[in-house]
Amino acid sequence: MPDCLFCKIRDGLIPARVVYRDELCVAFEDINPQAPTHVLFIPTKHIATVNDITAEDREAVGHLFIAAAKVAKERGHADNGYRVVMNTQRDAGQTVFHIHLHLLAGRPLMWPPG
Ligand code: D5M
Repeated sequence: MPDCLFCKIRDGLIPARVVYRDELCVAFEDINPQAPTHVLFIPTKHIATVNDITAEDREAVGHLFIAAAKVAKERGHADNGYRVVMNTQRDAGQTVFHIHLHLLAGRPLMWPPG
């Protein structure tokens, strides 16, 4: 297992503002928020990139969307809308190599992204 920032947050070794946790995922506030709501959802299991997702990760990865929708609804974003996105590798700007679903909401979000 590589030295992984998000595994350390999962394990409580590095502080984070955890907003949701269950057996399959942990969600915490992004340290550099790009919108009024910016929460990261990580699987409990270390998976480096979307390229590394296997069939056995189906439930864990699908569960990230369920957890993100739950938090989005709780924060009142269900009707106005929100974005969930997972950056993969260099050109998409992935900087932390433990997959994470960004939940962005609370302002109009431009498309296409930069
Ligand atoms: O997104 C990586 C995201 O991780 C980026 O939005 C900043 C966030 N980040 C980095 N370090 C921390 C800590 N310590 N707590 C919370 N959030 C953090 P990417 O898609 O890889 O560019």
